[in-house]
Amino acid sequence: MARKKIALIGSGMIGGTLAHLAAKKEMGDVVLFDIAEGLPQGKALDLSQCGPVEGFDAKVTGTNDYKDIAGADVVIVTAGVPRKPGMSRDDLLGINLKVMKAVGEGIRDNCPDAFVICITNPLDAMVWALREFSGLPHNKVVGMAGVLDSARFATFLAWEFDVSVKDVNAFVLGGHGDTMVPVLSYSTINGIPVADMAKIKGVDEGRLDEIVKRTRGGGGEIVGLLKTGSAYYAPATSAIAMAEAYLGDQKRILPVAAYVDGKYGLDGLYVGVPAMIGADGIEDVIEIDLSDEEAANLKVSTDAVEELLVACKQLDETLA
Ligand code: A3D
Repeated sequence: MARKKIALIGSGMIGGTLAHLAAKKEMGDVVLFDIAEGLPQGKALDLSQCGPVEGFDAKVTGTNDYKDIAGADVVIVTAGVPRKPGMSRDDLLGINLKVMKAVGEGIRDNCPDAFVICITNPLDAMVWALREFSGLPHNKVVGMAGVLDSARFATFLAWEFDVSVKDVNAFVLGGHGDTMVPVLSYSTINGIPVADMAKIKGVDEGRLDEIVKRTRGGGGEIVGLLKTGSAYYAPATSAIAMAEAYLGDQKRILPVAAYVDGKYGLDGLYVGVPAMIGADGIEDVIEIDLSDEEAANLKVSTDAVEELLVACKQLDETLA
């Protein structure tokens, strides 16, 4: 059987980390693409030289030509610009929308059968635009945010309760912005609801609220510390988990920015929901019961995503 091909559009901080993880896990041969000349080639050469030490045979190549992504099985998109301190994700809209146009067309012309994972911010709007520009089916284009936001939530809960992160199952829904909805009612410590665990550990509600708040601002906290860009290790590893679910037909239920049409009262919107990833891409969107408060918070979040789409359509009339 031929090796799988993983194309990474954008070879910056997340792109390079993705390439390293994909090669090390032997998910397939890796093609790094970027508009910056020399950057993908240089990273590819450096990463290839990890092979003898780490023992992988995956080929890693770099290119500035979309033709080299032909036939890719998975495409992960990080092309664009990241946030700097003081910027919101939405501030990136204008510049990254133009990038999505070029990337979407490159995918459409070279690997229309790929499973495409978008990471570029503002995520929920960019994945929507990427789908529009590429013309791929909705089930084959998805955004990575919920896996990362849930991992941040899980990390903070594990630290608070002083338990292994392996036992924390935490859940974040909604848009990938300050309105995201960390859902405590579906978050457990190996099946024990967080609220029960909080009572056992003597953690009060105010402290849980602080953890929810820190999760919402989790990306900004890292931007503030790094000063020159945004998080890249955890975003990369989260997208790799989604790619593995697709390539291995794992039927994993992961919180991802999927196209929701009919469920959650939504009418054709990309937003963070639990969805099943298997060989057909997004095979199902799972509609869960939410408390009145959670449903209201989700509505605030989806409204914010809808507002961003209006701005997208104003910026690019081909989208309107
Ligand atoms: P960075 O290291 O700047 O890499 C971006 C790369 O994209 C650079 O190498 C650019 O040269 C390249 N690029 C720019 N325009 C194009 C183009 N038209 N075609 C191809 N390549 C291009 O950024 P990064 O890797 O740190 O972040 C990438 C994106 O991910 C940013 O938009 C971040 O905001 C976003 N991000 C999202 C999350 C989510 O959870 C959704 C988390 C962290 C970062």
